[in-house]
Amino acid sequence: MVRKKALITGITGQDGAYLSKYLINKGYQVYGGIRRGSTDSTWRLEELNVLDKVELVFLELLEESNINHIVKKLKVEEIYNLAAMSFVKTSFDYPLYTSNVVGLGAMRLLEAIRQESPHTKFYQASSSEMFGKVLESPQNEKTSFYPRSPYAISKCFAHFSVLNYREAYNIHASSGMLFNHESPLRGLEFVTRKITSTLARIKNGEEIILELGNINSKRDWGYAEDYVKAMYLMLQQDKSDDYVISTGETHSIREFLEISANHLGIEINYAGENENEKIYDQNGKIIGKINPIYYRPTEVDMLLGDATKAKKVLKWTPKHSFEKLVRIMTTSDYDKVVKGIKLQ
Ligand code: NAP
Ligand code: F7E
Repeated sequence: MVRKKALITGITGQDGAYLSKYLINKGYQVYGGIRRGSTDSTWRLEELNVLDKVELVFLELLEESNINHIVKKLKVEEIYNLAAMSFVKTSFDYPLYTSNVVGLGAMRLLEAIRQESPHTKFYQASSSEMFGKVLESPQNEKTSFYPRSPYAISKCFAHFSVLNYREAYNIHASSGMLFNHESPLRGLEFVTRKITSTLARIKNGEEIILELGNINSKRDWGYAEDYVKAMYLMLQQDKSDDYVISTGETHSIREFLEISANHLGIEINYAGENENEKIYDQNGKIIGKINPIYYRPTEVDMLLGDATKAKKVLKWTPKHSFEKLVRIMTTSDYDKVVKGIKLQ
């Protein structure tokens, strides 16, 4: 039997690793777009035991000729565009770079598909950040966008590019409007993993302080492994479309922090308000504090998704509860710390 071929851009990221594993288990030949860098970025693929099962190709979203060459050469059935400068806070420092990678990068891929491989199906990693200062709750596919960062603006550009290439050129291009999804493979700078990795080290006796920004914002957090399945399902439909992927629950950073700490036997007590806030354990020892350097110029206060369409059309449902997600991430980091495995 001829194996289906898929190209994943951003294969070294959290979702790239889980999607690789998922597609390999489905029998796909997986090509992974990787950037030339000076440090090794394949640890997630190693951790999921798929590094030797994927074929890595150099792919840089800023380099049009490189993209055209790869799309033309591989002519894969499916391209999953997961590559991005995905850290919202940094997008305020690098607005032009972010727009170029996240916005124009998606269009470079769509153009390459249009010109070199028009039968290739395309998945775009759209984001709940596009809803930003939300105009209704919960948010669904018809909710208008109100982006609050250069990252979110760039994702809107990419999102509408997908829609336009679908309508103008009949390309099978779908956008997954994914709400936050986390896992033990999440980057250490994102708030969930920052909390679980730091608390694990504190529990293990390290004298460090967990410094956080706005702990009152709320997110609809799911588990990454559940979410990559939705990406695959979108490309198996006869018609391309847009889908919200979310759990339908929203929780604050405070709640995440408290559940993670309790799981490690740490009680969280607060003193002061907002910028003066300090976080103590049950023995009165300071273990955390609010540091305004982590505030964003414009914040997304609350996100809550309505995935009714995905449930109905894709038959997709999230499998992990919020509490379970927090426990999985906390346990993973604590186990690694105890065993002396480097957190990355
Ligand atoms: P991630 O862990 O930050 O991974 C991003 C990937 O993009 C990495 O492989 C990175 O490569 C690659 N990349 C960055 N700039 C690139 C460039 N110029 N050219 C080629 N590759 C580049 O992100 P993730 O959490 O897996 O998310 C996957 C996608 O979904 C992203 O597009 C993100 O914006 C979007 N998204 C994520 C969430 C979420 O909650 N996780 C929600 C909605 C949408 P290096 O390893 O070399 O840095
Ligand atoms: O922030 C607050 C912060 O950086 C979540 C990306 O995958 O999901 C992600 O974007 C919230 C924000 O993720 C800290 O202000 C408080 O309100 O973990 P985050 P994000 O910005 O929601 C979307 C869907 C994407 O598409 C993105 O690619 O937590 N927060 N204190 C903090 N955030 C961080 N990072 N660090 C803190 O110390």
